[in-house]
Amino acid sequence: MPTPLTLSPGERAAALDALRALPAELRAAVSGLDAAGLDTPYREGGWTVRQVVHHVADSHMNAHVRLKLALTETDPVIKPYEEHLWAGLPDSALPPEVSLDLLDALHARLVPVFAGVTDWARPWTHPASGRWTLDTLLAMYAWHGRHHTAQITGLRGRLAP
Ligand code: NI
Repeated sequence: MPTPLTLSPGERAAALDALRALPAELRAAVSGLDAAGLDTPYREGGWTVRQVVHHVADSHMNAHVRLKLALTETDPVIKPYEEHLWAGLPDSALPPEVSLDLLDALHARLVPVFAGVTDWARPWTHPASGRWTLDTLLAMYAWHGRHHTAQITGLRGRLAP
């Protein structure tokens, strides 16, 4: 988990840019992969590329809900979820385009909500790890998208002849 932090305006702008860019970057990362490539784990014992793409959609749907809860309730306790079990449900076997399209639409909504934040210290609470701020939420998901995109580009670098 990230540590509590306060971002500078420049850091916030960079994190928003990362969220804005994520759907296209993730789409580019999987572009041209055949079924065998999509079902290759990004590392030994890890999720497949397909599962990673669906996981990013699962995670960022939760981000959108967490952000909106934090903006509309007083220090809400957010709901964790079992991401590895979610990645085993039938929708994680769908073509990645389903979640890439979902992420296009989701980030089209998520980014303006983040961009409209005026109180970045506004709190929200994770039942296990405690109280966080909107700066932390923004930093966490900007990192998260890049992190999983890099897993896929890293795998492709290793697979390339
Ligand atoms: Ni993740």
